[in-house]
Amino acid sequence: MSVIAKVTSSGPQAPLSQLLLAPLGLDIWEVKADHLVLQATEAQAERLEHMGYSIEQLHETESYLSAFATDDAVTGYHSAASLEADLRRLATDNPEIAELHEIGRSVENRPIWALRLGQRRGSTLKMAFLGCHHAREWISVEVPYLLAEYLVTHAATDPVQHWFQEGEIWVAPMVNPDGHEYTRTHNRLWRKNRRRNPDGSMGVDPNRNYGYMWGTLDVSTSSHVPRDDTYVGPRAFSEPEVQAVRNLVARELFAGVLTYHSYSQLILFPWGYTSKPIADPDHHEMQDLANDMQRIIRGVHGETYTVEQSSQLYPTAGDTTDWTYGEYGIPSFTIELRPQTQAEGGFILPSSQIQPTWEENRPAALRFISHIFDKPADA
Ligand code: 0X9
Ligand code: ZN
Repeated sequence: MSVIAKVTSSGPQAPLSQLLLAPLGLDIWEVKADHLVLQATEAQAERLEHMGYSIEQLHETESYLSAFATDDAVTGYHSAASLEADLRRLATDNPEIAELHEIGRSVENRPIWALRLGQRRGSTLKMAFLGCHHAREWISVEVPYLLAEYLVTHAATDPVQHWFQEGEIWVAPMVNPDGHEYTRTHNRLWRKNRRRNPDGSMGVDPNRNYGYMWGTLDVSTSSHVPRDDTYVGPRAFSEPEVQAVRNLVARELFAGVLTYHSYSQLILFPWGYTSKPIADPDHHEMQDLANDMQRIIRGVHGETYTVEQSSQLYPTAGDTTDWTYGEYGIPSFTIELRPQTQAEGGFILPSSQIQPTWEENRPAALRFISHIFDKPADA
């Protein structure tokens, strides 16, 4: 049986930072200054107590699921099939500016879709928005999807009209369709893809499988143990879902990438694999832009999205933005969407929250596009 627990440090022998660095196979949901929220087996929870941590059980996982994973919480979210239908409709109804691309196939052979938006005038100015590397993070499908829909419906007015003349915006709202489907049919809290591992366990974490500094850490949040939730995979780019993104990025040579996740309300920029900061002027550029996005988001509904370097949340090797920045040097962000805490639903965000989450993220996404597209020619 597994539990969702709040972990605090009861003394200097057991600092929380040390827990993040231990290879304990924990599914860490939330990292705050004075506590962690995680999902653990009862054996793991006991082990943590023995290590000197204080454990407060918030829920048995089953009771959390019955409280939050209601029928109502499914309505309003896409499935892989309904996403495909909606993306297809956007492309069919707007052929001069929208084109649907199958960028690859998942382990279980589901298509992975990206919508190319823009007039295709041979411009090399392109950027990408990604969603749903992690299966249970349903809101991370909806925000990029709604962004695509917004851009299509505003294509005839500036600034979108101008952007579509200047370049292309690619949106791939569901990188991990197998995992997403599995969360709908079997386990709402599944995170990884649906690769069968040699030891019989299932799944590789797509957000640990990218090829920049891949595999260089061995911690709970970036694990070499196949059954763990953050399993990095047998080698960099071993997973077809991650190959699909790699091939798209390598072909289109985007000038910026934003990948949506949930939850915690964070705006993260590289590095994730080290606490070392990226070099200036890139550090300044990304931090300033992240701060702008934070201010813009707060201006909509008053929500705070904390800006930090990814590794300040916890260390990971092989995440998307370390690769897009490390390999291509482009501004790269991870936005962790609503909610702020597990008490507000955590990964199971009520569908009434889709609209406000989108409303606050819309101007932040537009700010990022503007930063890339409206740069002075000599900048
Ligand atoms: O762990 C992840 O992949 C992301 N968080 S999530 O809760 N959506 O799984 C964060 C990725 C950012 N990178 C680092 N924190 N290093
Ligand atoms: Zn995620």
